[in-house]
Amino acid sequence: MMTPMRYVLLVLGLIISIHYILSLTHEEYGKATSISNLAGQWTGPKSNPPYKTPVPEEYYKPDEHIYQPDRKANATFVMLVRNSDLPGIMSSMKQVEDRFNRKFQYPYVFLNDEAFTQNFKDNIQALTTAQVEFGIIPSDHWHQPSSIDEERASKSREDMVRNNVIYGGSVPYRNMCRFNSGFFYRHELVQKYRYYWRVEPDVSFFCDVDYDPFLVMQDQNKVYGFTISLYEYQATIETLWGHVKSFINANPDLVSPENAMEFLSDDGGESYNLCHFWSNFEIGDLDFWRGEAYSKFFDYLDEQGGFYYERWGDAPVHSIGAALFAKKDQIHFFNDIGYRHNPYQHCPQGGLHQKGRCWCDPTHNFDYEWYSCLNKYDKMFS
Ligand SMILES: Nc1nc2c(ncn2[C@@H]2O[C@H](COP(=O)(O)OP(=O)(O)O)[C@@H](O)[C@H]2O)c(=O)[nH]1
Ligand SMILES: *[C@@H]1O[C@H](CO)[C@@H](O)[C@H](O)[C@H]1NC(C)=O
Ligand SMILES: [Mg+2]
Repeated sequence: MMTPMRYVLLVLGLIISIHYILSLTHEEYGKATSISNLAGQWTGPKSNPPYKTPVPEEYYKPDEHIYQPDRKANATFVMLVRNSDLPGIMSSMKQVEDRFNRKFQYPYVFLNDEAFTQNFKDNIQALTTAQVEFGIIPSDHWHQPSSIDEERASKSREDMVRNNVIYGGSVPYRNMCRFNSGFFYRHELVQKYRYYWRVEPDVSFFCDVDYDPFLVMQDQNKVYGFTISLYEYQATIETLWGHVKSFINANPDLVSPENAMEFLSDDGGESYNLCHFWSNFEIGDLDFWRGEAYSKFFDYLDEQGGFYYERWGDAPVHSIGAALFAKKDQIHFFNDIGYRHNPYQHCPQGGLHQKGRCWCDPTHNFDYEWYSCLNKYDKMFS
């Protein structure tokens, strides 16, 4: 029980201590920020504060571990981004530089459907000593073709929005998927290269890549490299497999005899199991996409209009193309490249983790999660 007297004392005590604390902090605050106080203490040159004097050159260490490659591939990074993606792509690119390209000095090609701002270019160029080029995508490589029935396309977008299909209502996303499926490798800035490494905004590279993956592609005659594979949303590709089967039937000689159909289908090609390589990371052979088989395949799919009437992704289109027209051993799993694109990550296991000095948590690894298709890839080689 609290007597009235004790109550009064308690309240009085509280008031006094709050007042004391307030007066203290108020006084300290005043002292610390008063310009007249600070000005009195400042003795340095007013026009040149000490931090403006640079650290002398002799304190800097050269990049002595930079390896001078005696051999380089004909290769580039390709980043398709908007001006608004600047912070995310700087984050990705800084990691590419630190983990790999500081040593290997491969060039970059930045592509956009509109002009990059000077601010964008300046910030990107500051991250590397390698060559950087900025390009604009030709309008007809990006926008919905006039052959598409807009009424049918917009009705399908509305249906997808109603069914909560991710990016279901977006036309720019569809433009992006079609561009990545069939046009990026024809862009004039990309045309002069044989191999590419696709990098998206806001991804993570967990490990040092101390070897040249482009030379691995070239020397081992690989055409497509991935780090994560998974199942596609059926709702985005309802009719895709039917068209794939028609194309195969019409062009049996374009299909590779040692193809990776087992990765795509659990019933010998009758139905698509939805497995695909996640295309936000790709290291690939541009000449493979430019070749007869994939070119005809893309043109055929494009004629069907599914990039707009549905929402076909570049990931299943690339994956199906690579799996059908290449040999299965030309599709390479970059097991030692630790990589994350939300919400999944591949974290190298065991010795690879140590060898690459990876900083991801090895127990946080998508490889054999239920939604991963890596087991189907493995099965092709067992
Ligand atoms: N220039 C441009 N790039 C885009 C556009 N939409 C997407 N992208 C790029 O295409 C890639 C995939 O887009 P993102 O938003 O990451 O899709 P998600 O990874 O499927 O969620 C990224 O590199 C984006 O920066 C667009 O309208 N214009
Ligand atoms: C690089 O590859 C492209 C595509 O194959 C080719 O056109 C170009 O001539 C090559 N460049 C060099 C220097 O070999
Ligand atoms: Mg992305």
